[in-house]
Amino acid sequence: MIDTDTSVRTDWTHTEITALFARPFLDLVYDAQTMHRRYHTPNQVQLSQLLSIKTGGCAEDCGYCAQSAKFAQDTGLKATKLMPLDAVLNDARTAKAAGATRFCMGAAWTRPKDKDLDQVIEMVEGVKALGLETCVTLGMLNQAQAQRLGAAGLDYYNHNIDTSPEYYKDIITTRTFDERLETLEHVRQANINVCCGGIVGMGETAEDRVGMIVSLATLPEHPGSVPINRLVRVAGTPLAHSDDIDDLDFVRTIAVARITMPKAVVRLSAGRETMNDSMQTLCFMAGANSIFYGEKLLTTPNPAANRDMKLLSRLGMTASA
Ligand code: SAM
Ligand code: DTB
Ligand code: SF4
Repeated sequence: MIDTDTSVRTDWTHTEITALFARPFLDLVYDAQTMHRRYHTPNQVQLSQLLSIKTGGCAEDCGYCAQSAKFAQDTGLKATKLMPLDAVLNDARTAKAAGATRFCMGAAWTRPKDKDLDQVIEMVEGVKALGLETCVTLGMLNQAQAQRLGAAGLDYYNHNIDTSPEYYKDIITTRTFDERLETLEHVRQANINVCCGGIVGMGETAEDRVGMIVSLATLPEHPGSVPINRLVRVAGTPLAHSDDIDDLDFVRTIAVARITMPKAVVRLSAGRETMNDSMQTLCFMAGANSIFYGEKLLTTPNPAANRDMKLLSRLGMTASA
């Protein structure tokens, strides 16, 4: 469908996005918050809870990831089999009771086998029946697999481009940037909402952050959900000692995502453990309106739910129903 709203553009250029990043900080954040209010309810944040349904032992070599079998000796993470349905549903019930509205299930696969997908589909159907939105991230999908997930009523599929096309090769060698775009296309064609973002703080340049946002904002349709992760440095991974991103540059990344993809829900994703309340507040000001909720991401810690609720209450913000 063609979007007739001229502020929703998929023809953003490097020059324009470089200029956005270079704006005075307060102007950028002001415009991001203004754009935010045009399309989203102010002072509201959506809560998604993650669960790793199959952990570790992954054949890919994503340099940031605790779950790659290539670094398992150094990360010490134990691989597990796919969780049974009832255990997943128990966790989903707990997440819902704590206030999450979306349950995101992640599996450390390059791509799911069809028999794995049968089980994931049962999980999607079970979680939906509890009244939660569903999201899964299972690696690459072919067209038929995406169609099956779509037919099962999956709400979102997460598949990140992670970084700029140029820097990507320094982070992952086992699959290409273009393969990621192919999966995203299969997901879009199956009428599943796309959740696609990236990671910053991986030693990338400012230019790479521009390239990452250009890639996201020029997809044929903007993702419905854009997670911006700040690298969680995991000991034993190749990126364990990479240069962190400056706090204000992180906030700028959120603001530029908000301005260039105005209708998307921008998620302040991994990395909140290293952010104090003021930093998270700046991210909300810059247009972030979703967080991962609950004390664990996939394999690494996340702020406790009561800390998040306290922050939202201090800010006069609410969780969306
Ligand atoms: N294996 C699937 C895949 O890579 O598509 C799904 C799971 S994978 C863990 C999902 C996403 O989490 C990655 O694409 C990456 O953007 C993010 N991620 C993984 N490890 C991270 C880390 N240490 N810090 C920040 N984000 C991370
Ligand atoms: C996303 O962009 N971030 C989430 C989710 N999508 C799957 C994952 C963050 C993982 C952080 C590292 C870990 O806990 O293993
Ligand atoms: Fe595997 Fe996904 Fe981790 Fe890459 S990010 S190593 S594909 S689990």
